[in-house]
Amino acid sequence: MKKALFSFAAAAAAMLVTFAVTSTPVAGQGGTGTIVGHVKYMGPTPVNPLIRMGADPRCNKLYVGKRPTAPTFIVGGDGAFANVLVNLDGSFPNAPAPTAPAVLNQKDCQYVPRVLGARIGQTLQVTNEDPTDHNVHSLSKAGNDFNRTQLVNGKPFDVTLKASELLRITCDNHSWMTAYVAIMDNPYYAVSGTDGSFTIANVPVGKQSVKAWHEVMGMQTQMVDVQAGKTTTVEFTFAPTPKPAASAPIRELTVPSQGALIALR
Ligand SMILES: [Cu+2]
Repeated sequence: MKKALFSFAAAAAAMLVTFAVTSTPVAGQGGTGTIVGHVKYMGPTPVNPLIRMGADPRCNKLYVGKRPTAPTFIVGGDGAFANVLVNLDGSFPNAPAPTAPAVLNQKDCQYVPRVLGARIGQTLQVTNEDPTDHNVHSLSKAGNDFNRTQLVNGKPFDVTLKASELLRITCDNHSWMTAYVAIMDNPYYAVSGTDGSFTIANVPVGKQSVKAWHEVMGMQTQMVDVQAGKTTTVEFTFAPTPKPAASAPIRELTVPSQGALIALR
């Protein structure tokens, strides 16, 4: 699990860099259009790591007879790839943040949703439906720090999101709990659903750079041409990188002339 967490952190760091260095001005004149897209995973679905809930008997009780796994790869039968964050890269006119909060729930000792988009200035509301205590801990590099215990039946708490970053949130009580909150400086983002689809509406016309990010599979970018009053479609396909052929050294088998021992050297 530790190894997997490191790769999550690396992917998050990569996203941070992208936020910082790839913003380019985009003309926003002449109306808006809609981007409708679909995200697909090609190849055998990776096996999600098993979660050992026994560390908290109250979590464990929720999974009697089940084998809970981390919801890292949510892939439908047709390859529909969920929990992929999609956003436009560029500079856009200021738009007010939604007054409704972005809600991060804790249910069945997991964060729900796993990946969430929000705006600078928006409230992140954290709720707890579980029969156990959580400790919600943001690993911020941009000033969105918080670290709060939330007891059983605890009231929701609110945090105002201050700066743009891909914020990873963990739980100090349950090492397997992870959520990603992408805090945006514009309203042009979405997260793919279980059918792999997403929609970004009211997009300024012109060439737009669309980024799609998955916590393990990383980032892809495509350019699309948005036209006034029209819908532009885009498809992202993620696939595992083929691994080079195994190059393990060939070892010699020695069969003793007597006895049944076989030694490797
Ligand atoms: Cu927890």
